[in-house]
Amino acid sequence: MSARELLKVPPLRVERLTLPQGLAMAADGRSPFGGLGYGTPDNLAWMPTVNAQVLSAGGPMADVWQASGEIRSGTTGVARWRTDGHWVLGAIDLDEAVEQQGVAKLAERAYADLFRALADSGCPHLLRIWNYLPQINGDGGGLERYRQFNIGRQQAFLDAGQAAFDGAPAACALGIRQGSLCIRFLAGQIAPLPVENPRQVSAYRYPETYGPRSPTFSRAALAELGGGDVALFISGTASIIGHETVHLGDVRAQTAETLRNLTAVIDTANARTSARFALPTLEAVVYVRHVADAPVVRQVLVDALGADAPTVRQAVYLEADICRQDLLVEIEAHAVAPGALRA
Ligand code: 3EB
Repeated sequence: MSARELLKVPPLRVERLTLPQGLAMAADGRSPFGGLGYGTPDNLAWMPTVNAQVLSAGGPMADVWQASGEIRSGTTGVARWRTDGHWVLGAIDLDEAVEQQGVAKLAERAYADLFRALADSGCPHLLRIWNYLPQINGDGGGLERYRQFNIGRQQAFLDAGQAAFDGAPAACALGIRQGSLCIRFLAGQIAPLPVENPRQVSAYRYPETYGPRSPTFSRAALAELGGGDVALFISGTASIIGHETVHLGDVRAQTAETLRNLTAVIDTANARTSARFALPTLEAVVYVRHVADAPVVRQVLVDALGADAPTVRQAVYLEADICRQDLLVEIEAHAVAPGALRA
């Protein structure tokens, strides 16, 4: 029997809410397990926020997670976390000005604490990580800050004995203007099923032209969420074919290519589960480098999926730098559907 069959998975649920809906839920005493806020206030312990401008009409939004059991919270070094005993949601906000040791060391320190937090919470398997690095394309002492970040991140994975190549979690890495290095993470007691994109070289196998150490993430991750549902976490996806950026300077074509990559990831994921995922029914976050591009990106989505598609209606648009200078747009998403993983 597989670990999945032996362990009864307590249900985890996620809902995309407006900020008032999210706050009402907390006020109800429904005690959310945790939330990921977009443009939300920075003083809610259960809902760490992303310090980026929200460009979509709905204003501040939050992905709010509900667990079924009693919640225990803890702090491990710079990592704050909450667990129901099976799932853990955590956040790190690490102020560079305080650390003053360079971005590689900063990332290594953050991730070392993240992995200690997983051990402390008893949930060792990472499913999804969200990374936000101030000035991601800035110079980090002869090497771009994102490339520095990749050095420290991969080193911490290796030091912790975590899968740094095949089996790495789904992730995104975006640039914010200022503030701390922000990392949010979701982990559980069962390793997810990693999914790659046949149109792209695995990011953890990118050649050295993109930096001395590869980025550490899988294109997507599938996990049983309990209660007969499967979650698909799709990493930040962009206009990359093989390992190369395509459609330089053309945000419309980059968005269309990104949709083709999302489709390829979804098709690959669907082959591994009885759950059915589809491009029009995702909860997406769309990151645009230039605010003025947001309506263009949205129009490409409308033309491809229709204005009424949930992916179009529920998408949150954020102003952020993408980790490659030549990328203008990146889309990440998750979805939940009934089914099971294939053995
Ligand atoms: C790419 O495909 C675009 O460094 O964690 C996407 C998702 C990207 C995650 C990361 C980077 C990361 O390479 C960039």
